[in-house]
Amino acid sequence: MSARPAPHPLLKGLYLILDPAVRADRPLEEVLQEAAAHGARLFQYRDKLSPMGEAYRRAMALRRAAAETGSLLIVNDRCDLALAVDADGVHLGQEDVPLPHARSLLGAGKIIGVSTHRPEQVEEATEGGADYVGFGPIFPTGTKSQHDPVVGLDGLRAIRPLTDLPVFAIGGITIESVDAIMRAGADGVAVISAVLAASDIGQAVRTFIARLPAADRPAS
Ligand code: 3NM
Repeated sequence: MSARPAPHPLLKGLYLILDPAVRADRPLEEVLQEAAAHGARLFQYRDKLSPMGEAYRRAMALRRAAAETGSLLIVNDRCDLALAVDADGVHLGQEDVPLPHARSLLGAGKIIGVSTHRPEQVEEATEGGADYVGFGPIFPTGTKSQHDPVVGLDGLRAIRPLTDLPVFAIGGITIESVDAIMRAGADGVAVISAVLAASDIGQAVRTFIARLPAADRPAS
């Protein structure tokens, strides 16, 4: 593995994915603000359903809320939307724009994450210059339709030596599974329903953060 710059200091710990399909009763920027007030600093906007105009308005509101709270906002799937709102980066699935194209669109200064489900995808993302990988689904999840086969904690342990990038475990993660996931080598956990569907989002965030490595303070 070649030497690469240190990862962004906020690429660890809790990665909260904001999906309006999971939390329709509150504006997502309000959820971001509440989560940030309880310590979350890393967010993704994931929206598989909204038309582009609506997604743009939501992403813009999230962008502002992220900037106000010193948080990172990564846009799922769409480089055009990430660029339109000057997000901190994009998160690519295996079916999205290939990593080298995303990099040339976004430039070296933006964060690019890649969803991975198999060891060779982890290696490919690492060699291709991703900034982090998501790896999963660790456990069964009802949030993502037609997801890849469950990889389990053994799958996570098996890919850990293959990359020096931050690895976010994803899929069916609850507070009860965090300790085992971190012991298996993850740098953080990416969660949707365990936080978004909680009746008290602030408390859910605090509970996760208490079990996770604290994000470093970014250099000013
Ligand atoms: N990606 P929850 S699993 C968005 O395996 C997503 O790449 C996955 O939602 C993958 O925390 C998943 O509610 C769903 O299980 C995560």
